[in-house]
Amino acid sequence: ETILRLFPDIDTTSEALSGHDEEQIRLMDEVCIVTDENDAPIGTASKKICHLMTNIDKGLLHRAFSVFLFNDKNELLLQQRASEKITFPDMWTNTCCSHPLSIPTETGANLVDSIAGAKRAAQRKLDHELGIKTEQVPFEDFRFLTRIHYKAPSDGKWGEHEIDYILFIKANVDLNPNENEVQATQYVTADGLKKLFEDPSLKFTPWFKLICNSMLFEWWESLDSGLEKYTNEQEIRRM
Ligand code: DMA
Ligand code: MN
Repeated sequence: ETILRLFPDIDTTSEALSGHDEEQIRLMDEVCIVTDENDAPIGTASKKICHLMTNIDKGLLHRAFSVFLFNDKNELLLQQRASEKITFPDMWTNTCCSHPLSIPTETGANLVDSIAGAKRAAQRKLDHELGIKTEQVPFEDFRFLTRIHYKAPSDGKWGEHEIDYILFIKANVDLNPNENEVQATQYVTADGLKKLFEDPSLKFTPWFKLICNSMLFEWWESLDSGLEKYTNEQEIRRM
């Protein structure tokens, strides 16, 4: 594997998974797209390899996406991650996050193709996590805003280090959450979300906090007019 040539001493063992939920362990075999700091694909590695903090500390970086879904009242759909999740369990976060996989429909070497891949991956995971049928989230309705490069530890053993494609979509959807992925959902207004942040009993994912503390509220205000000026950003934002 090329990734072992680039990162000869990464941890490819499985000990870290023991004791976790079987379905979530199975999903750790998904094949992610490993990139350089400019989001150029340089290889592939399992979701498990990509999320071990020891490997992240050696510079391993992968491609991801984050969906922000708004209803016709411009309320944002949040989810609370299931307790079964190996990374960031029980935390509240944006509508849906995951990884474009190393399959032809989701990989791209140039930005146009990789945006399309991220949108297809988003459709796949909105269905898998929230039971949202693809007809309710048409490909053409996703807006690509920008890419965010960030790193965040989860529990010491696990973490994230990603180039995260930010996707917005306005759609009224029917939910049928997968309990192995999502334990609760709610729609919030911008003010409602700011109130939630004041509740010390609620935990939020680090990437959601980063996006909220930087651009989210500005983007959200321009949902119905002027969002174009924030779309298709070519530069990667480093956070
Ligand atoms: C990974 O999300 C992607 C980001 C942007 C953090 P995740 O842990 O929810 O991925 P998955 O649903 O595939 O486990
Ligand atoms: Mn990831």
